[in-house]
Amino acid sequence: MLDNIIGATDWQGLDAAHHLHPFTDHKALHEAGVRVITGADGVFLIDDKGNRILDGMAGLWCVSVGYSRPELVAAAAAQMTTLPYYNTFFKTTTQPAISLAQRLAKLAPAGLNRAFFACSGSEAVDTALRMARFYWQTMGRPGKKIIIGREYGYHGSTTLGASAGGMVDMHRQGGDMPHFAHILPPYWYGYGGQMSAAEFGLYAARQLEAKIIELGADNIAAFIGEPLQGAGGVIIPPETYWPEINRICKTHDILLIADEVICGFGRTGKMFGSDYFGIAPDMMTVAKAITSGYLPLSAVMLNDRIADVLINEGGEFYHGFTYSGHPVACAVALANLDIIESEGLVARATDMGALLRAQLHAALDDHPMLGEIRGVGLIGAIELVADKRTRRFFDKRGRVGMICRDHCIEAGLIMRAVRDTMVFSPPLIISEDEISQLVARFVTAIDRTYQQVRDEVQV
Ligand code: PXG
Repeated sequence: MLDNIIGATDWQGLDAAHHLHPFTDHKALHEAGVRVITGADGVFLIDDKGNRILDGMAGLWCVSVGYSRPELVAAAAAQMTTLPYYNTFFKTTTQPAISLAQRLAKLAPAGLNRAFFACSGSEAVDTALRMARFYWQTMGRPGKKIIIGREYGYHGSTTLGASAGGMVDMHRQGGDMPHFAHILPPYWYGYGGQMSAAEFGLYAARQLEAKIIELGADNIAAFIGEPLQGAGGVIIPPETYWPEINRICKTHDILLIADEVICGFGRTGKMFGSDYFGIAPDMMTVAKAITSGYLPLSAVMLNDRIADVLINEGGEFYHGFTYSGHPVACAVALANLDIIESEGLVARATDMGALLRAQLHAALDDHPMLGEIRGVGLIGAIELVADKRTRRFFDKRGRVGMICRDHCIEAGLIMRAVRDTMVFSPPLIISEDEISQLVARFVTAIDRTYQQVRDEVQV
């Protein structure tokens, strides 16, 4: 029945006529024709032509428990039947929202005991930034307004999120509010030069101290950073980085916000990226894998130091969303966390990630275009370079990555290209056999990419 409808309708034509997509050059998209996904199962997506594509990105870094989980469908249906919606404004609440807040407090690093709910990562970031400024205002220091982020950081698409992030193209399109500043990312492969990783980690962290001194701690509300930078190309900081950032924030009385939208709920092999890297955040934003993407939901977690001030001295905080603490989304989140815990998916991320990287190394270390394979847990990156000995990138950054991404799709694999860095973040339920399939498909794609651009590669 569904097949007939899909077959009979010009979905691509209708999409071109009426649908605007996120982060898309529409003219280019509709010349090429949009891909229509009609179903999914485990780690595979199914398109309208019946192709089974291995989803090496877990959707947009979110479908941790895999597609087609009946437990999540059942949780949504049960909650929709009892109470499909009520809000958490005006002295009311719902049981799923309470239970989820309690569950998050148990899972989060020590001291982060309170959750404020929103619907997307961007809204959570926006909320955290307003809270940081409101906190300082409540403390009698209203001048502390500046938020420091990092180049290649990604904190969402609201105007504040785009401003906190370090994507210059987003800044150019209206995402450049006042009171934001950016520092160098801890991108050792790209910027480390002759320094060891450990030296570079300290060097990159001390850029924060230099920026604080330049702008004045009295003007700065918070530093925001992803434990590892996902959309910026899975930039994994050296282990010296975060302890030094902790120290700098503490010394200069700057709040530390860990944006855990990608890292949260097991992706790094620990429940949170903050656990993995030893970050001591004042606030933490979470989204994506909180429901494995089955429904939109996010939260800001606050530590007691911030929450106590806001609660006891802040009065009313004029902020919130119609769907804050949506009962169906919270019920699905609880069922999703049950799966993550009962199936041991956090530990599984470590094991499967190690297997994936070992297979990638075995297959690709001698490849002329392979610069670096890096990863923690089940998230990682493969740098494609023009000269692997000197770490020289391709001249027109992003072109080779895009070629490789298209070859991946042709080979039945979804990977994302960030500049010429291929990134992966498959569902945490991926099996050993599926890891081998992922690697085999990627090797096909990188070989075809090499055939296409070999004149540009120094061997
Ligand atoms: N913070 C981080 C660290 C993110 O990765 C957001 C905030 C914003 O979340 P929402 O739910 O508002 O999208 C994100 C989202 C990509 C890609 O292609 C990455 C994200 C979203 C869409 C695409 O890498 N990250």
